[in-house]
Amino acid sequence: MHDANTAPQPVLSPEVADALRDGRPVVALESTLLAHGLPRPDNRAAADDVEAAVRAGGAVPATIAVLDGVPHVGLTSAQVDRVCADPDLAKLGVRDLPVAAALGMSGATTVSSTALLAEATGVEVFATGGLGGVHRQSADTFDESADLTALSRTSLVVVCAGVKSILDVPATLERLESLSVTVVGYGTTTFPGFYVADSGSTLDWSVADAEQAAAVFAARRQLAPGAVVVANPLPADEQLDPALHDRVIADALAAADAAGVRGKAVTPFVLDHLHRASEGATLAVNVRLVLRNAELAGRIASALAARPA
Ligand code: PSU
Ligand code: MN
Repeated sequence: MHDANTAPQPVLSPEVADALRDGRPVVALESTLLAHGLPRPDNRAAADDVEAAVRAGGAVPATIAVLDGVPHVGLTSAQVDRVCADPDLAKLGVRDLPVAAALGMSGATTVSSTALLAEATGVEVFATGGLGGVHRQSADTFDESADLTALSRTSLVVVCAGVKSILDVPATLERLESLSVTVVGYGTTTFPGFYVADSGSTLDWSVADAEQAAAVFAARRQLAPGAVVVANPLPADEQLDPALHDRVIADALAAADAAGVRGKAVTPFVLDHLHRASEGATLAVNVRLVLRNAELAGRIASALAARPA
């Protein structure tokens, strides 16, 4: 039991603790995409594959979740089983962490809370699928992911395939600019569209390799708190068919609206609808892009660790 009067410190797995102590590269991984973004039981194999992709990039994976009120950075296999199997696991953004801690609850961490816990433990690189952002119709609903403000104050590299394409992508890029979050494309100035290679929006900057991404983060860290988003597109021959993409997304958003889904349930509902409406095509592409991001994050963490202090 933790002392109920203090926020519990994150518990590091022995492998993650050793790597951080020795200055070896570590990559944080979020658990919401496992628990709420991918269907059971496929999520369990994906969890192992994502960790293996980080290792292929040369770094130690640190999957993050809250178990019985305690944030864990680096999970045992049995802990990953718990995250992937529990249909009632909570989805925890930053604002939910104190409630989970005080009440001893368990939950999966989103981009916002994973980034916070990673930074708190000295992990500098984080891989995910797609960031949360400004939802379509946000002018009516005010629905904007807490991922955006979290990244404005959390210093780490976030490797993603853009923002989830169920969102208003241009509006999300505008908010990232307002919040002074650094955004670079990996090998491109085309902003990726998550399931598709091209979101239709462009970026001002790109980096050519992992070393340049590490150099941008090193410079950012000296300047001001805040994240460096590295947007890593799928190759065109691995993307979801763009026509299928546009059709199933329109259907999924209409279904969410018709079902009256609101708040933090919207993203899991829409992703689940897409996976079923596309007969698994969005699922396969979603897993693929997360694996590519994890591998690149491993290489960026390795490049950061190799920089002279
Ligand atoms: N990217 C994915 N799948 C996901 C998510 C991102 O490929 O499930 C999750 C992330 O955890 C992100 C969250 O932080 O969706 C955003 O949720 P919301 O839109 O409710 O803020
Ligand atoms: Mn939301």
